[in-house]
Amino acid sequence: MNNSFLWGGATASYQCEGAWNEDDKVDSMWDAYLHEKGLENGDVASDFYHRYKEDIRMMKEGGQNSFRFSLSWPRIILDKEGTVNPKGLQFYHDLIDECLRQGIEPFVTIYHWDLPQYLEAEGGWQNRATCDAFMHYARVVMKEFDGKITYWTTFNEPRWFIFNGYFIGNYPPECHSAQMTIKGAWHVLLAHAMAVQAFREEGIQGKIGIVHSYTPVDGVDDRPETLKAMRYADNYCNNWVLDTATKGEIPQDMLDKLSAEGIDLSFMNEADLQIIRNNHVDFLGLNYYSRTLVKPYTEGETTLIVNNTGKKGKGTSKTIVKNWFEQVQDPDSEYTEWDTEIYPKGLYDGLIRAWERYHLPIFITENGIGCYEDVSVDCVQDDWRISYMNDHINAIMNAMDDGVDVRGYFAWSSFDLYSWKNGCEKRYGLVAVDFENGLCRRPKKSYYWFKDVIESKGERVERRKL
Ligand code: BGP
Repeated sequence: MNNSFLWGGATASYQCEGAWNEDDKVDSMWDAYLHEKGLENGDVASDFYHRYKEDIRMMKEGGQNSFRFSLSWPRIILDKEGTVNPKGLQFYHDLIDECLRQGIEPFVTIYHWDLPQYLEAEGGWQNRATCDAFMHYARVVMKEFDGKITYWTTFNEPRWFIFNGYFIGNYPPECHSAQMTIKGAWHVLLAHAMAVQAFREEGIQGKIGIVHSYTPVDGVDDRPETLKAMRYADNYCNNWVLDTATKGEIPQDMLDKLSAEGIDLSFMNEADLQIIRNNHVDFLGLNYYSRTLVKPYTEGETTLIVNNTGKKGKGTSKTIVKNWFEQVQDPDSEYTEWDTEIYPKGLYDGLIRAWERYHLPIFITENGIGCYEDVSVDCVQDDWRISYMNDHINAIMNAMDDGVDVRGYFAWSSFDLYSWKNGCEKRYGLVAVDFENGLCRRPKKSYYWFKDVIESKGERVERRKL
């Protein structure tokens, strides 16, 4: 790895900041939703809002040279008229300046799911006006922090929050509608392209990209019907985000299939399509947790279930997309308590495929393992995380050896934080946060291991062929 390779951890505003109603911040859709349902929420989370200096110092002491975080839209823009909150901007100036002082490259996500509730109340991502509001917000932050930031990304994981919010219904706004899913996805792609347009118009310094929940698709065999199912699955999982953001092309066979199945695509008007066609990213951020193994569709209605129970095989995750494909589990693979397959080879395969297809610089913007951990000890001996990270960084190094231009690796997450519908007990951090005892921070064994890896420029990783 060369000296400019970025090594760090990643977080998201809602998951770590807390301070949910401080300094004039307004509600996000997650504040409103979790409060209304009385569910575990991010009101305090890791209290990063007040402890960011300590957290950044630990990043620095851990040898890291970059930090991926998101800006909170409802901290910065107070209403649908677009009023800017100076206190919100000040917080991020302070945070960014602290990063720069410590030699930590800030890697910024503009949107990591915390839509202002005042926009959700007007239809959220179903409403074309939200795209204009996003463009305004993106323009405000890009101009404000111009010159301090080299790496901007518009959206974190469009697929994940759109499917979960509009089809699976485990995220706000808890809908179950294919039509709303497609329309929401369209508006997010458009808003993304509008932000890229604003970035170019304003002559903002640095590079702009998008972060995708990348899940490379494998088939159970190579029969023609399996290959067809794989193409449908790849469109569903990856291509609609990646093809569109890199080339301005929404996969035509996917649009044809959606129309044939009765989805109304009349909202895709020519003027907006033109914005999408004209505004491409400079790099890709890929979050990798697992692959998708598929077989041809056989029967049943579309069923999407995500395991938020934390009990292996109980809330069994399942994906059947009627007339498209079915996801299957590999009996020979290992799975986490949340039914996520541990499959480092998928990262190698995915990097090769993404490189062949898009030829753009790639950052692995998230990778990590969620576990139950006892954090009352001095140092959590998280050998499972070390082994997981070792095997995934090894996969990246193998892909780089084979010519893929990977520029950075961000562990999810820098420190323990709130995991959406899974609460705080699903831990990903390199640093333990004791939520029960004053939120004190204690590095885990993986933090020190990661430091060694970084200092050795990757030499410390145990290498193997995949
Ligand atoms: C990604 C998100 C993160 C994070 C991570 C782990 O999808 O970008 O915000 O939460 O996955 O997922 P989870 O917290 O659901 O286990």
